Amino acid sequence: MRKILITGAFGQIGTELSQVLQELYGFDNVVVSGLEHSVKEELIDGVLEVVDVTNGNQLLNVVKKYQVDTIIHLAALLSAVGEKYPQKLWDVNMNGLYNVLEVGRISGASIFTPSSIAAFGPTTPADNTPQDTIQRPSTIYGVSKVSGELLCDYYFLKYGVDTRGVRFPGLISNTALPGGGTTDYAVHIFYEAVKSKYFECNIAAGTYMDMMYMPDAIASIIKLMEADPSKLSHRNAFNISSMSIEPEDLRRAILKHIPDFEMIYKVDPVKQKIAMSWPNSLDDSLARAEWDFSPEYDLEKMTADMLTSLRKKI
Ligand code: AKB
Repeated sequence: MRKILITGAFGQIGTELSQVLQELYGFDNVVVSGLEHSVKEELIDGVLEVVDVTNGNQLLNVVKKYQVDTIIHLAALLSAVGEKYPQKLWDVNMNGLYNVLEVGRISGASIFTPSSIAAFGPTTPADNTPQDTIQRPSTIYGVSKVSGELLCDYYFLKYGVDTRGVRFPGLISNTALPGGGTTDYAVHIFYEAVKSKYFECNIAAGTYMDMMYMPDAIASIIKLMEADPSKLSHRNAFNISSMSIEPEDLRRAILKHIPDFEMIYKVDPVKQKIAMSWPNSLDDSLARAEWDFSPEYDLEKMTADMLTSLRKKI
């Protein structure tokens, strides 16, 4: 990666990733882009472009202008909001990805696209979900993720576009809040624990999902994009995970730091149904073997770091 364009750079992943890439690759070598209304002041030190990924020409012009060699394509709607606006999700997630891939084909840029645990569904083996298995998701977000994985593989096989991706679990971060996801509860629980020591959890006790702390997610993007392509037997997309947890695991971990923390359940039926359709835990051995995926944070370490950072911030 030498000249990088990040789409959706002001979202949950992009906000933190942009800062890390600016530090590592140089401010002039990272083009931070997003919709006009999403722009965040703290990131505009670097090169900033307003880009709507549903506008292919706008995307191509920016890639040509900066001679971009790598596109990290993060602009997307998440699972729960997608069930409210399925047509909009398809437009942004699929037409946006198609435009990015076409720009990759024309310009030769490499492309990172995140897939998700949402690419699996109720008929997928739920425990230790294999890399290659049944993928029949029941959400529009999941359908877009499976279609995206296939489309990215197609562009690699047909046109030689260097497409790479991971299936992200729920991501937990203290910099930017997620919006419209099913795993968002695992972020909000920390904010509420610090703010009010009280949290209403919208996912039921006992619902296991994979999660990861944002520094590990960012390291995984960089590691995969810098990996020797001859070592990659798969491209789109690698299972990765740091922990398989349920709400009670988070409650217990927080209680060790905030003994009077209280949590009650107000389950959101839409989110719960989505969560139940996703795996409990992924088998990520292929990512570990092929490009040395090795997360640093487990539940205890992440909880301590989240609470320390949020106490300073809030
Ligand atoms: C969501 O909950 O929609 C996302 C995801 C797991 O892809 N965080």
